[in-house]
Amino acid sequence: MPLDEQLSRGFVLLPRLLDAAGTAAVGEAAEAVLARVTKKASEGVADVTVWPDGHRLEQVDGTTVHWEPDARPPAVRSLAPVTHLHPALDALWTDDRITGPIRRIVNSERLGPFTSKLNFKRAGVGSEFRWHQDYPYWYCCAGPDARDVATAMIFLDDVTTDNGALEIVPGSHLAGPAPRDRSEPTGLLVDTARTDVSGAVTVEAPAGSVLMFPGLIVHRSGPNRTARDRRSLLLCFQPAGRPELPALPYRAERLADLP
Ligand SMILES: O=C(O)CCC(=O)C(=O)O
Repeated sequence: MPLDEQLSRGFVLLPRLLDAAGTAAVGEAAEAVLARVTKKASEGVADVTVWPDGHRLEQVDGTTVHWEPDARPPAVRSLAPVTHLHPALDALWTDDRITGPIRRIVNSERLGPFTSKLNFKRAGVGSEFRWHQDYPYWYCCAGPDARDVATAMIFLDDVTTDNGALEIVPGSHLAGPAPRDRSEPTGLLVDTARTDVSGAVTVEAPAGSVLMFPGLIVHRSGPNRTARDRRSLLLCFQPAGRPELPALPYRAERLADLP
C-alpha cells in the first residue's frame, strides 16, 4: 500500500526495513543492555515502585525495568528509556529509513527523541497490553505537546497473531483522545464499552519490519503463548527542541482534562 494511503489510516508498516544482519545487531544490543541492567538490579541498587495493578518497576542506569507480573522465573516486560544504554540503539534515531516516514507523521522537518522502549514479550510469558492510546500517559507528562509524538516500532523477531502481534483500529487517531476506563486503577486504558474496536486489524510482519503510528491510535496486543520471543524496540519521536519524557514529571491530575 502506498505511504499516503497508509498514513491516512493512521499507521505505516514497512516490511523488512532492516535486513537480517541489521536486525540481529539490534537484537544483540537489546540482550546486552538487558543483561547489564538486570545484573545491577539484582545487586539491590535499584529504586523499586509497585503500581496499583501489582506491576513491579525498578529504576537503574537511567532506565525503568518493568517486570512481567506473573512470570516464574522472573522475566522483564520492558526497559524504558533505553537507547542511551547502547550505541547501536542510539544510532537508530538518525537512520534515514526511519526518520523519513516519521517526519510525515510528526509533521516536522526537524525531529528529536521523546522516549524509547524495549518490549521483550518473551516466549510463553510475555503478557498482554490492553486497549490503549499512548497519548494519555504522555499528556500527563508533556501536556498538549503529546499530540506531536509518533512511534517507530522495530520488530526484532517475526510477529504473528499467536506471539502477540499488535492489533490496531485504523483511523482511530482521527477521533482524538478515546474515553478512558474509569474502573481500572491506572486510568490510562481505553473504555471498550464506549469505543468501537471492532474494525481492528492484526499487524503480522517479519523481523526487521518497522511499524509507525501516532500516540492517538488505539491499539493492544495479546500475550505470547508460543515458544518464540516477540521483541521490539520502540523509538518515540517529536519535533526537535522539546524536552524528553524522562525530564517531565508525571502529573496524574492532567487526566481530568481527558474524556
Ligand atoms: O509491544 C507490544 O505488544 C505493545 C506495545 C505498546 O502498545 C506499548 O508499549 O505501549
